Amino acid sequence: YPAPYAHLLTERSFKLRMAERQQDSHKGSYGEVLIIGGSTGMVGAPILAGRAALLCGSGRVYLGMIDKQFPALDIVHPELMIASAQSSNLVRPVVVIGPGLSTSEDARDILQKTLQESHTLVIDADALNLIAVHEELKNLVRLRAQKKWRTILTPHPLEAARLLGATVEEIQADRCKAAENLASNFQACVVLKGAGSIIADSTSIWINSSGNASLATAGTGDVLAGVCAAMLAQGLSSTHAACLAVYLHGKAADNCLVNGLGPVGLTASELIPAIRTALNAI
Ligand code: NPW
Ligand code: AMP
Ligand code: MG
Repeated sequence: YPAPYAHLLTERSFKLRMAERQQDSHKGSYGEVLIIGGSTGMVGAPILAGRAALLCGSGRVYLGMIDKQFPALDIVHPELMIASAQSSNLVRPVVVIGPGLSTSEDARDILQKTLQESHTLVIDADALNLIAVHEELKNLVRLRAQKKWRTILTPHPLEAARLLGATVEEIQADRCKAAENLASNFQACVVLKGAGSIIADSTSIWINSSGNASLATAGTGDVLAGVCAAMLAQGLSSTHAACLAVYLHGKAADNCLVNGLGPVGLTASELIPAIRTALNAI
């Protein structure tokens, strides 16, 4: 991939930063994020995504839970507003769908509605797994591009393999090509996660330079989805939001490493405030 087609994503890539916070701004100036997911046993996933969206500057963050027994409150971050997925308004906020969603009938129904109604969407985890096996959902993703709605897909290699009908080995053998194929197939911005995450859109690819194996732990992908949403909620394009989120997520893990929070035992929860620090530093 000769330059300038492929770019290395480094701190110097971010000339186009988020607009600075204005003195007279208010929470409504920084967007709303809604995380949909959290089926039984996986309620933690949307909490992690929601906390990440909150600490990355979203004005308001809502969680829409699939599990009927969802907690009324996140005791660590009571700022998060929690309701059932079915009662959530999908039109106004930036939506993340997938963390802990499951592939149940209820999950499929809410995914279909979200693809049709949400103008700005991050598609992760089980939402990707559902799309992989339902042709009509694939078409709904493509339709979003025609409406000029912003969409980011964040598959890890196994989710990418399911989406492309390939094996993980095939995906990993040419990660740039796989990301590019996904971006053109779904006409969306794609983050192919894993060591050296690749961001692809219809014209270019970026290879991330930050991050380390501390991130190989449960919940870090859910955190990334929340960071992507926060960037979209603060007005960035899909590609810019994805690039900044991926870079900061990795940079935060690198900073944690320097501080002894890794390479063994970094938790997704600990990563979140480190992303806030990295964001405020650039
Ligand atoms: P292996 O083990 O190598 O064969 P799944 P999931 C592969 C929720 N979560 N390179 C790898 O396969 C999520 O949000 C909830 C190569 C791995 O075992 C989802 O909704 C949490 N291979 C749901 O769980 C915290 C790679 O993929 C397999 C790879 C299921 O998501 C955890 C896992 O994929 C979790 O986030 C790489 N870089 N990365 C919570 N606290 O509530 C992954 N693989 O089977 O789709 O399961 O990703 O855990
Ligand atoms: P998920 O598998 O959805 O939880 O996502 C895992 C997150 O951690 C993604 O952002 C990956 O890019 C990142 N990650 C996992 N393993 C590594 C690694 N060895 N090096 C860098 N980043 C990683
Ligand atoms: Mg994941």
